[in-house]
This record gives sequence, C-alpha cells and structure tokens, in this order.
Amino acid sequence: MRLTSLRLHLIEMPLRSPFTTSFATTTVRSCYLVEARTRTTDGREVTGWGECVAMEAPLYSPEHLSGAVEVTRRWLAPALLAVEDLTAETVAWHLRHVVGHPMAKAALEMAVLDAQLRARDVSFADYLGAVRTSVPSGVSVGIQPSGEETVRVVGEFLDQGYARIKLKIQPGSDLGPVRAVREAFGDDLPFQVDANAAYTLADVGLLRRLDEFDLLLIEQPLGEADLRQHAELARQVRTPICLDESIVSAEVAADAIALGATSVINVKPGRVGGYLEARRIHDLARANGIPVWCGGMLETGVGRAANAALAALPGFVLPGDISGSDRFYTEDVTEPIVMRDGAVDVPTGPGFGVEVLPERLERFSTGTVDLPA
Ligand code: SMG
Ligand code: MG
Repeated sequence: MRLTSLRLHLIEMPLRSPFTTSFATTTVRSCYLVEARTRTTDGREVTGWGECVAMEAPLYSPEHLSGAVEVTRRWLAPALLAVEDLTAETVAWHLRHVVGHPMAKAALEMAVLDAQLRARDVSFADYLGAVRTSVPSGVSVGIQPSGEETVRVVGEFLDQGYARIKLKIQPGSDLGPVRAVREAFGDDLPFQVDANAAYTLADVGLLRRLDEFDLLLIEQPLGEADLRQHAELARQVRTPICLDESIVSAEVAADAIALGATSVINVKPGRVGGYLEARRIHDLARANGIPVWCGGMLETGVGRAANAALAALPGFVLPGDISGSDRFYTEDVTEPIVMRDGAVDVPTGPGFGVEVLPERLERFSTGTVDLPA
C-alpha cells in the first residue's frame, strides 16, 4: 500500500478522577490519534487509526507529547510518505534511522496496521494469532492520601468486578497502604504494586518488607537503566520483579532475562516501538518461560482495543492493565471498551475493531496537524 496522507488529532480527555503515580498526578489525558489515509495496490482508499501514548511531560519515559508531534512531523512522516510499497511490517524498518521515539513510531505503525488489516478484512486478533476471545481485566489504582482511602477505592473497583488490583507506591506510601489492602481484602486478592522507578538499591531493606504481603510482583522498583541493580535486588527479595520502563526493546528484554533482572514482563506496545515489537517480546519471554502481561497508558478506545487483542496471545498469563474505558473516562473517542465479570472482550471487527466517533473527536480536539502540510 501507499501512505497518502496523515492527520494527527491532538486531544485532551478529562479523567474522572486524578491519577497519582510516584512521578506525577494526571487529571487530563493529552495525546494524539493518527489518522492514516492509504491507497491499496488495487486502488482502494483505506483509513487506519493509531494512538500515541506519550505523556505530556517526559516523566514516565524520555518521550513527551509535543516532542512526538515534532519528530513525526519533521522526520517520521516524511520517511513513510516517501515509501512506495509500505506495509505495517516494514514501518519500523523505514524509521530505524531515527534514534529513539518509540511511542511516536508505534503510533504510526498502528495506523498503517489498522488500515492494512481493514483492507484485508482481518481482525488484529486473528492477525496476531490470538487464542482467547476475552482477557482478564486488571485495574491500576493511583496513590491515595491514606490507607483508609486506598481501601475505599480498591473496594469500589473490586465491587465492579476487576480481576486484579495494582497499587501505585512511592517512598512514604508503600508498606502502609499495602498492608491496609491485604488486611481489608485478604490473601487471595490478586494484588501487585508499581513504583515507577521511585526507589534505589539502598531501599532494599524496605522493599524486602513487602515480601510478607505475597504480592504477585513489584513493578519497576528502580531506575529505567538499572538492569544490573534490578538483578541484584531480585536476589535479595522474594517478591517477583517485573520490569516496565526498563524494557524498551526485545534486545533489552533478552538482556534483562539473561541477567535475572526480571521474572515477569509488562509489555507496553508504545514503550517498545509498536505492537510488532511487543509480539516479539511476548515470543522471547514465552520461549524463556517468563510470564508477560499487557500494560496500559490510559489509552483511548483505540489503544485499549488493540491491547485487548495483544493480551489474547498465549504468553499473556497474568491480568493486564486493560480496564474498561469508564475506569478513566466518562466518554471515550470510540464506543466504550467494557469490563464485564472481570474481563474485556477481544474485538472481532476488521483492524482494531473500533470506530473513532467524529463528534467525540471534535469535542476533545485541541488541534490537528496535516502531513504533508
Ligand atoms: O492505562 O490503566 C492504565 C494505566 C496503567 O498504571 C498504569 N500505567 O507505569 O504502568 C505504569 C503506568 C504508566 C502511566 S502513569 C500516568
Ligand atoms: Mg508501570
């Protein structure tokens, strides 16, 4: 196919309630959707949609929203628009000369992939080789002001039926809220924590005290670049270490596994440059006996639908951060993704299987960027 034009739709979606991690409090999700117009080799015009998960500020990873728009406008889009015979499988190859910017690249690959699959009338799940028709739905709970408030918020999500709780932690808000949740909901609750790199190896004493709570895992306790230190930490604690921020490619995943730095992997397509690299990490982890689960980046319905299909691959053996749209948003840009009985259905329609609603897009829009200009 040929990529004929791109439109980046910048949007701001208000969160139903603030979401606090060790690095920031988010009240509005600012991101952009990519609308890719393509022409198939047999002359049909097909549109595909992607989503860029970069956050507004470079606090989770080095990328940020305006940088992603800029690198797309100046370098990534021109490179793809110049390719005569483009496929989703070659997008990353055509962009390999640009260093970094995996989230900006992933958004483009997504949009081309959605168009390609729609042109062939194939669902993303079938394309990947999904083995499930629904996936267990976990929820990520932000840092709360107190243990009591944490218990109240977790209780609400459990009442809704979520299959697993992940609690954000940071120094000063770790052992207390974790203990409160365990005491309130018992030892059988599937429960894990995410530090978003807020600790150092000097905190090993404290991190070891988490062992008594039998957590499924602790996600990214140390810094993004600290593979060796995570391996050292893993030798000193019983709770399984799961890397998120550190796993930026299949190569790094291979190193982290070999070093013993991670015994579970959070797979996030944006963080690793796209869904095709995400699948490679799934395959690599599975071949090494490492369980994976699908992370979340407060996606709109577009990314949420795609994540549900990815999580239907056989190596995704733990519930992911794939909640219903209403976990964060009163209204989504697509028909809502629904969590029912602790699970989310894997979309079956062509491409990612969801439609962007023009009226919603307009409501949340803060601008568009047309490429070529
Ligand atoms: O989409 O449910 C979601 C959010 C899941 O906690 C989540 N994501 O480190 O795993 C993580 C964070 C990154 C985004 S925090 C604003
Ligand atoms: Mg994380």
